[in-house]
Amino acid sequence: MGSTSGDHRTGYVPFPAEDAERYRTAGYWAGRPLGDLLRSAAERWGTRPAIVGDQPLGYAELDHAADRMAAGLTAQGFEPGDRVLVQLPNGPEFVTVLFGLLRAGVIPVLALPAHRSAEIIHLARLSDAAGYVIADRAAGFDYRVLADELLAAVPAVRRVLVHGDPGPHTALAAVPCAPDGPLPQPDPGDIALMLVSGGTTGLPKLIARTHDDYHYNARASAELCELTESDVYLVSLPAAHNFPLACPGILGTVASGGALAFVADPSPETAFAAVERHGVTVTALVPPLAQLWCAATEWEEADLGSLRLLQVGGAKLAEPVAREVTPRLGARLQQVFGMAEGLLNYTRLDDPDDLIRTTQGRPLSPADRVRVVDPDGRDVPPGAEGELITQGPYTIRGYYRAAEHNARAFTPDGWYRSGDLVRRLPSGHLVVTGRAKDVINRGGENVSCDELEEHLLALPGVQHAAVVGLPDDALGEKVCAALVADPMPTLAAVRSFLTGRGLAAYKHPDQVRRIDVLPVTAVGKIDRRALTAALGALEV
Ligand code: OOB
Repeated sequence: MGSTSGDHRTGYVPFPAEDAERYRTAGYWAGRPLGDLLRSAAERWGTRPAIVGDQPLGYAELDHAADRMAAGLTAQGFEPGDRVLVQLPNGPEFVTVLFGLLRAGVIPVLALPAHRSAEIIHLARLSDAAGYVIADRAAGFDYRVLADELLAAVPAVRRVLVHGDPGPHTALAAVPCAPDGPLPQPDPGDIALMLVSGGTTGLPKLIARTHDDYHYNARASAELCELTESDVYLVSLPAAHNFPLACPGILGTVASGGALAFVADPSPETAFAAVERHGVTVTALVPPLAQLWCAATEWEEADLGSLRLLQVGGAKLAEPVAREVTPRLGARLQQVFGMAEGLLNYTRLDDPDDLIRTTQGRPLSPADRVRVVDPDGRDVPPGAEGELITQGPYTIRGYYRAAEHNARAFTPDGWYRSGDLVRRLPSGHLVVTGRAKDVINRGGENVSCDELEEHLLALPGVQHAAVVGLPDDALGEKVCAALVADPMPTLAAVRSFLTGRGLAAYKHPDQVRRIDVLPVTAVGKIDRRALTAALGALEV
């Protein structure tokens, strides 16, 4: 299949040779293919559990299963360098498919279960996917229907592999076979896998991560979180997302010889039972889920005593929620400010409590370079707000096949413009103050959505708050606050509350709207773009 599906290196922006050399010499890049993480774990911890749950697997067994999957994928006609779109729900098969593809030298393109035909067709075209791996059904959705749409739109997709009932396609269970000869040895500097960008503007972009950079990402994250073979990591967020995949997530747990547990959905009802049953020690959540988990301790009875670390990231965690985590869930809180493009910031396990509650951490690697710049690209004074731009041993130098967009998203000398507004403290910790785009220009005055939301959350009765800008003839944009609240406060009550908190009047909402549930993105972050569209459409 490789000969017909295009060269995966076309459109990939490599690390400059001199930087690559530096990262290798300094030992950040280990020169090992990602599939070796599992091989080393099997050599060291062969009989220890790799996956717990209804289909438990030890490390030696998982290693063997990955080899057989790799051999089977090769027998199915996939060749090194081919891309295969993977859209699986959380479960052990995600791990065998991921390592099977990596070991066959095939590049997994990791779609999220929430993606639908618009995204899937786009991702298949953009990556020139030769195959598509799905589950038959998950969360009430039949992915075989999506596969039919994909095959009709993108004939280059040759084969669909299905976990469960395959219908007219190939059963994933029938793929593994005994290897006949050695597996290919990927070049560690080459693309290992592709992540999907989390951006909420336009169609998703592809983020190609190399064996070297992602191996380091997982290893260094595991070390920072002090993961060991006694840890049990619960995959609560969708496994295809960078956070549960490699921060330290699945790959970091494998690198440490710990065990993986999976839940199909992260609701407290399901996840708390899994924590108790498997003695889960670590998991990762987005802020709306962390808030829900805290609240659920009121009515869920499960024993969460094993949980030692709760990582929260993906969007700004409001301080009042941060304060609740340890008293409610018994776990230490770690804030994680990361991006699929690379840079990861973590609060450290031994940071003082106030830094853990009020900052989004500091860079993972001594080789991460972070600058905070003004709109002209000049460094702002220490402590001032500006846009975070970054470069480092695991941060991409360009999106895959996106030359035009790259010219805007990266500086000419290859720094990634995150679009995130931050302040840097003397300790190096970053406080995320908003998104460059999530600032409402209200008649020339800037209103930060994040800042206002944090104040609104403190209003009695308000469970969730999201602030968006809506078009306005006089002001250009007006401030609209959507609240999940009971009782719903009036606009006047909201304003007087904000006045009481000392918030400048120009930052007060022009409108408050009651909403039952806030729309969320594929990984569960509040989706301001969808909300803006919904509120705009409802306007009279
Ligand atoms: C993670 O990755 P993505 O690619 O889904 O989203 C990245 C963006 C960041 O640029 C930032 O805007 C926002 O999500 N973000 C945060 C945040 N963590 C991410 N904003 C405020 N506070 C935070 N703690 O979301 C991601 C990747 C790896 C680990 C954790 C999160």
